[in-house]
Amino acid sequence: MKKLALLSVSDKTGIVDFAKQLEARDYEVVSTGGTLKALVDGGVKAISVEKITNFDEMLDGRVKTLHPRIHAGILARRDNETHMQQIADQGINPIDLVCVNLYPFKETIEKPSVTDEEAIENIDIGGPSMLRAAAKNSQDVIVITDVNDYAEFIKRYDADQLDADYHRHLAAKVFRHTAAYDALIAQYLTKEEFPEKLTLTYEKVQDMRYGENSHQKAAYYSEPIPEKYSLANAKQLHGKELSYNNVRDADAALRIIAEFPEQPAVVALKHMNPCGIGTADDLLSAWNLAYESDPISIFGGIIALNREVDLATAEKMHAIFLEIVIAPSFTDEAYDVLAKKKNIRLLTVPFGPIDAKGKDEVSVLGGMLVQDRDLLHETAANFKVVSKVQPTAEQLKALAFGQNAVKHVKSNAIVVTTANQTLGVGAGQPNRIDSTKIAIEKAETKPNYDQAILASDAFFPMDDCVEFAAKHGIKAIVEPGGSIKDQDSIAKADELGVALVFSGARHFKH
Ligand code: 93A
Repeated sequence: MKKLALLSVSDKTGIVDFAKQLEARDYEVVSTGGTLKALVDGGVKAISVEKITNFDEMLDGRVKTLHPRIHAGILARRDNETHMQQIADQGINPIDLVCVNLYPFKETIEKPSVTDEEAIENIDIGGPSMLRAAAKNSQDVIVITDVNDYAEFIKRYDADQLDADYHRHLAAKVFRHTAAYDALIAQYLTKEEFPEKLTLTYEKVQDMRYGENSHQKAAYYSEPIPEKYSLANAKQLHGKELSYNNVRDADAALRIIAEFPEQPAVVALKHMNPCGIGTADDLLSAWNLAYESDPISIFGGIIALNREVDLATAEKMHAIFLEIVIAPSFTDEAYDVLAKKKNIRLLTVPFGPIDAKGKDEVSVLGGMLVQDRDLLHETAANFKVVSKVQPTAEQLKALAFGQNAVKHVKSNAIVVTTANQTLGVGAGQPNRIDSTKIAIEKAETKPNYDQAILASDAFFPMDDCVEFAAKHGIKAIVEPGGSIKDQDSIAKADELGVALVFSGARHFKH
């Protein structure tokens, strides 16, 4: 008796060829409507499932293969005499190979004009049932759901290498696939917001050379339909493959630069923290400001720019060693200059606002945490002056700039800035006064330090930060407020003649 192969695929790529290869290896091919037509047109002698089920396809194709004569043929254990007797009694032949790919649910919901009806009609029921049945009985059945596995199967068949490991590998692949397929349907149907609106599944983008360090394995995954403004939609124009650390840093840079859409802006980033942020009327000036923020740390940095990169800016960037440059686009001349260096990674991303519905997830041992994104953009309109000294209009602008910068610095975070440039960044110290000292020490050397303000991501637990800043010439400070010792900081500001402003919102970043 010939072996039976059941082929039912929405994506018909390579299916005729595969069926011919199966025929040549003594399989009899059984198939469903559209697939059967493609096979017969292609010269394959396939038979229809109806011939096996003795039952016409019904309900507009909703019921084609959902039939005991199909599922018993797949699920019967070959080493179980009762199973084999039972199917024999019913005149059912065992099905040895199942090749199914599913209704294109993802492609359907990606269409901008998709209706619910169309989406729901593209929920495959019969396909996953066959895949799951074949994967459950993978000891006896070959199950193929990936078009890219056709050639490998034939190769192994010919080499007599259809071993248990390979059967199991294919079965696992099926359950990963059907799990992701169902997760996407669940996500599409979910109308509730947080916490139900959570991406349940990811698709592998690539294996990475290694993780954070060379002894750690790593891979990069994206959401099945990633939000538009994201690294998942980046195009790499030039340079080495992105590393694990590159992806994290580039993502952080994209989040920061999204704070400053109104003007040309440049963010320089190292190890997840900004080392320079500049905004100006033109990109070159914004670059100069970001660069001068910290000309030492920018070495080997990740640069995000929110306008098309022009030749002048490219020439400046080319002069130093940079890991990555991300922008909405590059002029041809700018690209040619930057691409002279073999390894620098040049990426374009479709710029736009960050998706407010997106969630941030972090792993913890044994689980993960999910939260809304911190998309609270700071403006001076929300600030409350708590000191006797009033900030000037220019200082207020700088305080807002500083708050929007300090949000993106690892806590405890302090930045010293003007209205369009960071002058000193104090990141990640376990106490706030040390971060303050680091930020001021860096800023003090800058020629425009006399315009500087200081911004803090969280309240001052005591008056030491205000005191240190004021004694080092800072004239205006913004912090969220909310400490039981706020009054001490206010009194210190008044004593030393500094404007102190409360923003009302904390921006921890752990
Ligand atoms: O409509 S279904 O959920 N009901 C079924 O009984 C069934 N059998 C196969 N979808 C079903 N399929 C799917 O049809 C397969 O998963 C495959 O994607 C597609 C192939 O249909 P055709 O051969 O007519 O192009």
